[in-house]
Amino acid sequence: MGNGAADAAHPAELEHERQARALAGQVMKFDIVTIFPRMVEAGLVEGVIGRGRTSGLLDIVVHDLRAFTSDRHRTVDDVPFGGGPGMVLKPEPLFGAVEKIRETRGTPDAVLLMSPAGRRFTQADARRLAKAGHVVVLCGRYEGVDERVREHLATEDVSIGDYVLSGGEVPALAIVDAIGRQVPGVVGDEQSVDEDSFTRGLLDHPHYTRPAEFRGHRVPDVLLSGHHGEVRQWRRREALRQTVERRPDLVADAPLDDEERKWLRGLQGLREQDEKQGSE
Ligand code: 9D3
Repeated sequence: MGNGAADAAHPAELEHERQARALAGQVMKFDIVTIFPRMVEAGLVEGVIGRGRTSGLLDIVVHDLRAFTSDRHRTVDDVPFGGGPGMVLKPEPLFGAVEKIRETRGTPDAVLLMSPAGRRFTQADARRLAKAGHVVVLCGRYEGVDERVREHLATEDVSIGDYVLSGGEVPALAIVDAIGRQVPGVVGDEQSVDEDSFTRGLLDHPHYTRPAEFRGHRVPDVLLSGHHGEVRQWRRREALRQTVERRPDLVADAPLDDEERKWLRGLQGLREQDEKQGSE
């Protein structure tokens, strides 16, 4: 896993660290409400988020929506008023779940409803919500969720992109991952969180590792040269090139310095030439 120190740490030491951070108020709480708790739990035991939990920096509880039903059949959905196909998640279990969370875990700073009709979730949202101490995530299923949940229970409704998924569970995992990794200490290397491509507003530069030649394809010489200044410059320029070629929409909002703006004019000139040649 590449983090020998954390893996080798004794549970007792970790508990000490967790208590210290809890006292300093740096533990972030998440509560996720779903009809597929095992599916969500399975996505939270591995990797960066799993380690954030065992180290005590992330306090995540997954709640089974059916636990907040009151009928014999544990019904969470019903037919839509007005008729039509599909089923709608009933309001009572979702309101009941958030009330229970309030009583046992405290009043959350945000209640996010996962919805294909929500505003697109961005890196700026991840950074904003990581500053909150407690976020509740509600997962929809079926054709939709009773509108009173969006109006009177959720504080915001969010989508992860324009494609149709079967429910809010995968979006919930994506969002908890994006927020959780912004919590100080969750990602071992703070620098890598700050230098994240979306934080800089550009895509990442290309990466290479050994061998220096693979099936006839060579690694760019500058990376083997040992000239750290030239390597840094190459990476900034290649990050800009990748962004112009693949995500030109990002370039407009990226904070560029004078040198990067000069490169950009050159790269955009090349793109216009490419486009002309493409249409010939
Ligand atoms: C028939 C019209 N569909 C709307 C596009 C209904 C519908 C599709 C998918 C209702 C619910 C769902 C389940 N998806 C989510 O709950 C969901 C989601 C998604 O599908 N894409 C991107 N982000 C999200 S967040 C929640």
